[in-house]
Amino acid sequence: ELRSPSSSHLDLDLIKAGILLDSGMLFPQESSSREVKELNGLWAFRADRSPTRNQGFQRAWYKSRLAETGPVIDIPVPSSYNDVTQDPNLRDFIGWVWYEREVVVPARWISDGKTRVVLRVESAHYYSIVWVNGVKVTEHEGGHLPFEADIDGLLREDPTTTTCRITIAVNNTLDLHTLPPGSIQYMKDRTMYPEGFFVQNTNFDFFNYAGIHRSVLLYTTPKAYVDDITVVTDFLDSTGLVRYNVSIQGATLVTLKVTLIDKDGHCVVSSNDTSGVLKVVDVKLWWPYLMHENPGYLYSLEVRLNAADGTSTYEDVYSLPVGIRTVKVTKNQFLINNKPFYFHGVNKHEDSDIRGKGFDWPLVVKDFNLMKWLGANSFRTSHYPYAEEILQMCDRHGIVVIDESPGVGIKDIRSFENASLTHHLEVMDELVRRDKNHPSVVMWSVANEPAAEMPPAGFYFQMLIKHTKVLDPTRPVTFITDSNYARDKGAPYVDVICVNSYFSWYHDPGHLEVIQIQLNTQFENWYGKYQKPIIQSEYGADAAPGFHSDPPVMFTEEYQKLVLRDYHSVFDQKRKLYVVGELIWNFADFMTTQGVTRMVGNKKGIFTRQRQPKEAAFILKERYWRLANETGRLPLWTKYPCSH
Ligand code: BDP
Repeated sequence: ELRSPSSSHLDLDLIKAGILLDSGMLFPQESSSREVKELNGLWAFRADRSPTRNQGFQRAWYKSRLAETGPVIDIPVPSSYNDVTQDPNLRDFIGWVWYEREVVVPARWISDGKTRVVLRVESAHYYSIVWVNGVKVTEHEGGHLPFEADIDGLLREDPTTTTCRITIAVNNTLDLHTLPPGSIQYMKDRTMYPEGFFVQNTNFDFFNYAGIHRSVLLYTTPKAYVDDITVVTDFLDSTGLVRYNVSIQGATLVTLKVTLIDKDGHCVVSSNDTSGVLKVVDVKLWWPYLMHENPGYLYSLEVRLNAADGTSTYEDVYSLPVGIRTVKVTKNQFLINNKPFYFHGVNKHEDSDIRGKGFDWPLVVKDFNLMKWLGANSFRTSHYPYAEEILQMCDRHGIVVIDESPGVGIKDIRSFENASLTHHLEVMDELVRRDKNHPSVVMWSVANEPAAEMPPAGFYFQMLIKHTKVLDPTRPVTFITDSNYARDKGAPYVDVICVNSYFSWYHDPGHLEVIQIQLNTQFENWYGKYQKPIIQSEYGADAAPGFHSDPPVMFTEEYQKLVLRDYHSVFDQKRKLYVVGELIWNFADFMTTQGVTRMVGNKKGIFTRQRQPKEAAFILKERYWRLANETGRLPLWTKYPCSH
């Protein structure tokens, strides 16, 4: 049952429920007091192919080695499981799959009662249950954010064995209240479909890859430890301000030392309080790539904790990278460090051959090199939160990020119900908790192209955006819209209007001549109604690499180029007024569900899925470097391109 927007009771409850996450989610890090053990590599794996997908639970597959209850295969972690075998049923599998790995835990982690041992999964899609030695330690809903469990108590129950068996069951089923939403449809007509036939319906345009997509690891902290750090930065003239708050678990009697260290390792300022404001003289600000000669400047906030609990003493050390910068929005500008910032960037996916959505360093590094080659200063994490390692790269390279929740494909009115809203608010909690300290993240996007014209959308987005602002009052919030401005119920609540449009593609296919007039109308309408800065958050056209024609026709590289050219000419008029950014759809070709409009996936990439340029990439490269020259300051190496 949906309640009306006037229900202030629900309003408060939801907002309170949200900020009650009771622990931090600091990125695991080695330090003098912490160890990390990655559990990546081959795991034993079995898909539960029983008709109900429930056999694993009925037969308690977590209670013994997976190989004892049936056949297992090798599956790599991290990776999607879909594309690594020759089995079409596994590629398209829907339901529970089971992963298992045996690990030898260093004996001293167990013998030393002062040590806390945490099992962490950086992400698994979509619903996960985790057992250690047959005992359930946690479960988690959501495919793109980390979760963890303390397991030292369990390990110490039998201190004679240092081997521990980790079992993770993962289910990729999407329903009306998951994020993204979906629905399972059973086909009962036996003249048409075989026994038990069902499909997973979704309303989003990417393959629903599944499995353990990011690292699994064990890490230690002392029993008294730095649980969370929150940093908010500002500056006044040449003085930087770092407002911080440290939360501690496991001890009441503590002494703390917080030290801000510059890139050369010099201590800049320190304090002994758990929260406060650090003043940084002659601050070096964090600047975006192509806006400053020295982008991505990071200090390091070292938090050193000494604690005692009567019997023992503890020391914990955690270092958080800190970029000092501000973000502000006016009625027609997006300001970083009080200077107008123009987004010239891309939309991405976590997607590649064989791995699917599995995290892969070579791919991450290649993508960053391509973005820098292109002259892109930003991207949007369409359509879900990306691995935190990617945000760390953005912090260091000065690539600006619009951080998006998995709220994509919200098209069914039942997906606006309270169950959905409550979960969506929780996801925002988890997202902000994980990403709040990244200087590269300059805006939250709560959803992509929801059915914003439906009556409940206004209330839903008002709640979501309000809540996100409570979580983080320092960053603007948006959602990405595609609908008619006049019917958009959520737009009054956003700080920046983000619009996707596909003129001469989904509308008026083949008619390049409509682009300029329609795009102009789009901008005038939105700005006229809301007087807020606008980002063209998607535009583009499919091009099958190697397809050519002149005069151009759809799906050729020429047509894709011309779509870009016509969009760009309107951007060039409007960016002088209120358009503050343009993000191409898409950085690279990516896999989708099979369908008659998708030929082996979506081909709107300016790079192929293998990261080779189509002709459009050169158009964009030329443009982005020109924009950088006009609006920013190029890094020194660009002055000597031959030596680079
Ligand atoms: C947009 C969606 C994006 C799609 C794109 C397309 O936001 O996820 O992939 O259309 O159709 O509306 O290529």
